[in-house]
Amino acid sequence: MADAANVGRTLYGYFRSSAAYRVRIALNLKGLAYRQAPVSLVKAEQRSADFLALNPQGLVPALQDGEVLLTQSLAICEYLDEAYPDTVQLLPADPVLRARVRAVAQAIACDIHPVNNLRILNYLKNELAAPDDVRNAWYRHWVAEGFAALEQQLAASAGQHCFGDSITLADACLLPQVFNAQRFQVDMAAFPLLSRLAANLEALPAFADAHPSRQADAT
Ligand SMILES: N[C@@H](CCC(=O)N[C@@H](CS)C(=O)NCC(=O)O)C(=O)O
Repeated sequence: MADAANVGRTLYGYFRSSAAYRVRIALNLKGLAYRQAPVSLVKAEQRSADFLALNPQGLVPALQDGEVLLTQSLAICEYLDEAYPDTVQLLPADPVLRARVRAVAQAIACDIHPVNNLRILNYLKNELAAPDDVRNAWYRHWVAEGFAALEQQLAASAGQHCFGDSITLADACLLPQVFNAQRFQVDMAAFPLLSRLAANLEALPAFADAHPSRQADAT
């Protein structure tokens, strides 16, 4: 991260947060330096007054970019594309391809991920008394359903990456979701294309450096 010393750019995140992981990938791909401010989800720091002042939703990530404070990982990634047009672009210029890339990114970020978020799993456990095996079944069900659709959808567009051989926002969303799925023992053998795409992405430095295990707050 070349200009790390001089930046007023701070990513509030958590090493295992797949939404923060997306933004780390985007920042790395673009070569934009940033410092990280860890917000521990296991210590519920996302609910602290300090963090709620940054994001009243109580969700990571949030990005402070100079005077600008932004939330929502996809909005942040699109902002980075637009504010730093001379960097690698995550969304293609062609409007149809752009819409298709957004569709995959949103399938992950808006459909698969939200139903499996920590607060949902905690609600199942604490309010609905769902035991671990029920919560795990819940998690795996929604991931498997979403991945099955993506496996089919991406068959038409994939090369080395989700859309041909260029990296897009879809790839920045896919790898973190696959990481999450593996953490919850989803059977990835059912998704050979997604597994291949994830393996290709993992090998790239911008993605490898964003991996949860490489973050300072990893425990
Ligand atoms: N749509 C949001 C989702 C953010 C989100 O759900 N973040 C999770 C971590 S991946 C979180 O902060 N969870 C805290 C909680 O559930 O209490 C985004 O893409 O930024």
